[in-house]
Amino acid sequence: MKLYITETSPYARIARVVVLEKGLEGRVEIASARTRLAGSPYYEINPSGRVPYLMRADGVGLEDSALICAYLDHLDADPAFDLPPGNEGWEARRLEASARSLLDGLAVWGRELRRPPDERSPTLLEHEAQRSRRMSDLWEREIEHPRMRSALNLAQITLVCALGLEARNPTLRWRPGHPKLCGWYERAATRPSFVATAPPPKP
Ligand SMILES: N[C@@H](CCC(=O)N[C@@H](CS)C(=O)NCC(=O)O)C(=O)O
Repeated sequence: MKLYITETSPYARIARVVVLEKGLEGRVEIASARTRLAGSPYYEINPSGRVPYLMRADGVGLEDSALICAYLDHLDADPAFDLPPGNEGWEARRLEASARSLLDGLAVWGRELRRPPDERSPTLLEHEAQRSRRMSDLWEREIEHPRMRSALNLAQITLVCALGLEARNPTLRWRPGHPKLCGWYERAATRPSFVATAPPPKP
């Protein structure tokens, strides 16, 4: 199997963390994709041009980090990231959705920052900066939730990959005023699967 990624994509990072956490390094080859490039050969493999993308051994390709993570997690028929039943499961989904909501906003912000300065929308930049502030406030409260302190799960992985975007976006400052979130992140980010997949700092 081949997992197409870019080193800077937080969505690809989520899938890469699951590969490591599940010990799948021997079964899943990591391949670098050229995204955002007119005529990229990668578009022949994945027409959407997005990463992550998992090319299965049977030649079927899967798009979307959530689907890829679920597929990888079930390969050994001993899933680690399935949701618990009942109310706990709804709590897990709620937290996962909030982490993804923060990540989606930061991804839009990062995309805008990659455009030439005179093509950037100040309105969009401000909108995403404000959203990130509100979401960091929310996470300063939610980080006490037992699910964020329990065994590794997809809400935790998604949140680490979102907050880790500070390495790519120097204008993202989620730390000030959020001591509990800082403490949680400092501990969580030392996990080997996060260290191994950390995005390179912006040059
Ligand atoms: N919902 C998708 C989002 C994937 C996504 O937006 N990936 C970005 C990188 S962070 C991408 O590949 N962008 C390339 C492009 O838009 O052409 C997922 O969870 O996998």
